Amino acid sequence: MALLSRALPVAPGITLWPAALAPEAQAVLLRDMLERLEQAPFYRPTMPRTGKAFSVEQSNFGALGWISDQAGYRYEPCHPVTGLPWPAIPPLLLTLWDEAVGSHAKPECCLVNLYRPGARMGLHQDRDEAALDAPVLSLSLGDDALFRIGGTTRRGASQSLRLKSGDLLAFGGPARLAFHGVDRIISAGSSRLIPGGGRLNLTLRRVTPAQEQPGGAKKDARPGG
Ligand SMILES: O=C(O)CCC(=O)C(=O)O
Repeated sequence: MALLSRALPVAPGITLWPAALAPEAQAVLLRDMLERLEQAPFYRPTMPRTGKAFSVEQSNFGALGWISDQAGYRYEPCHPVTGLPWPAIPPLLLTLWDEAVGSHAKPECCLVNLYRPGARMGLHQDRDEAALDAPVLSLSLGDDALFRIGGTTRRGASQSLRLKSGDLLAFGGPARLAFHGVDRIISAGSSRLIPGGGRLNLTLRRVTPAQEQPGGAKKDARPGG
């Protein structure tokens, strides 16, 4: 697997690896994910307070899943509809994490966003994690997306990146709290990967702080980690 050979610096703390995952590897990952998603089907989250439904559907892999409902944004160990624990994170994603951000402890959450045509995600910060020292790593599969990322203030300058299937993006350090979102999906057949069309985004995050190891590596603080 030709992983992470071409890193493009986008801005301080933001790195893009175009075509990090070749089409065959994308198809293998998708098959693995679809099996796991049978245990954790997509559902449509709602906004805190207003209860308005998201335009994306979501699920999670990992010990902790990110959810949103009228009680707020938070991490939970179980699916809000089935009550079952989230399936484990696919090993290929853990390999990508190790290659891209290896010195950090493993991610505990892989949020899976499904964008059918017309879905989008407003500008926001990822700030529900106690481990803000670890970057966020995000893989795109399926149709192209116009992804927007700026600075740490909502109204500051931002740039638009066209993310394609197989692209990997990391933002951490000075960009860990960068505002970002998805303006739109280019759904005119930019990819045929996803059954039914659209885009999948896999966002890996470390949620709880890791223990510092001699030599600077970060180790999982959870039992068995
Ligand atoms: O779909 C994407 O590329 C971004 C997803 C995202 O920003 C999030 O889940 O917080």
